[in-house]
Amino acid sequence: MQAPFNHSQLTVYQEEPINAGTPLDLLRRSFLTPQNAFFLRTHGSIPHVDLDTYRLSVTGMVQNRLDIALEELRSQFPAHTVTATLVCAGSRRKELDALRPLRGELLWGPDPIGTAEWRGVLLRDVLQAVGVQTDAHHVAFTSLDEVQEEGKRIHFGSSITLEKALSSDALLAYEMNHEPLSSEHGFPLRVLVPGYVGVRSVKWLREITLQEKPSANYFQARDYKTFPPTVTADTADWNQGKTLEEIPLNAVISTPQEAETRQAGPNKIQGYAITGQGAPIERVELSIDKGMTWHPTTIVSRADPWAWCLWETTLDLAPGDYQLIVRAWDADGHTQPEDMGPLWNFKGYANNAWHRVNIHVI
Ligand SMILES: Nc1nc2c(c(=O)[nH]1)N[C@H]1C(S)=C(S)[C@@H](COP(=O)(O)O)O[C@H]1N2
Ligand SMILES: [Mo]
Repeated sequence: MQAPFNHSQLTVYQEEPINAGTPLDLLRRSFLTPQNAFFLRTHGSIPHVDLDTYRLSVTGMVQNRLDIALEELRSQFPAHTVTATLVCAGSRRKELDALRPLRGELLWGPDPIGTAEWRGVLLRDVLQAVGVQTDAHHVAFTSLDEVQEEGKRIHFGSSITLEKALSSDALLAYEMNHEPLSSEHGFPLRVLVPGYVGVRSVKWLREITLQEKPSANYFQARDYKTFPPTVTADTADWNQGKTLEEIPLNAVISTPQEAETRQAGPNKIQGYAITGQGAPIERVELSIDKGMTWHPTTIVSRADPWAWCLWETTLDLAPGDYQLIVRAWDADGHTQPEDMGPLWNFKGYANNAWHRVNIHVI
């Protein structure tokens, strides 16, 4: 049975196709995000799949093509569980739009993010079973959904390098937090690429194709790339864009929220931090003086290397107006950029500048 779905708790950015984020207080309530509270990013239709006829094909530059039903996939390959955070590359786009307007994009807050225990089979095991030819360098995924793009009906698709496919815990997932995937989250099977932005985790997976070059699908070739701030939609040469892969190091304040009024005295400040860049998060710190001095916070839960950290601290605040600023550091000594200006890109991706929340204390 497919899990029931009800998006009444979510912040709906668009009804058709459905796009919805998880309110920050709900997001921060638990380390694992319940499936019915998990954000939804869909570009087209939601396929309703019949397991009797469903087959996954693994094809292209392989030694032996495979066409396999879900039950066979489950019985022929060992199950593997990965705790990983999924985050959309458009997270925090609203702040970029406030700096310099974006055209025709969903203006997400820091809310298209969630963490789950994904269960499935390792992509690596399936690739080993079919035998990858030596000239194959990319693993392309094609979905069953239908998307309207540039006047054509296409299937959503994306790709990752063979190296990432073999080295990481990349999964073909059929369960999320011990429930079958719901229709909205990709039933019966989706890709889950830990550490990469959400777009590479293709839902309603129909075909895996081993090939020499990255996927030519619209969503790989002409979307989900970043450009310098000087480039616009009219001047972009998509071959020059930087393909979004690793989740950038980021930290967000979830409590309090923008424009909230708080009582003077000890105030609990909470949030999440995330990275997909290899080195774990080492510390998360807060400033209330524009970044001159920083207060440490405590990381209260984590599941390295693929999931977020939840952090919190208590600040003793006297009456007044404050701007809370958060930033994270990873174990390699990387931290986040202070300003959004150099990050601005016309599609509004990968905003990981210091997150700021203005509050009023009385
Ligand atoms: N087939 C298909 N897969 C997809 C998408 C889509 O629209 N169609 N959206 C992608 C994007 S951009 C993100 S962020 C994640 C969102 O996954 P979720 O809706 O399960 O949270 O799925 C990815 N996989
Ligand atoms: Mo996304």
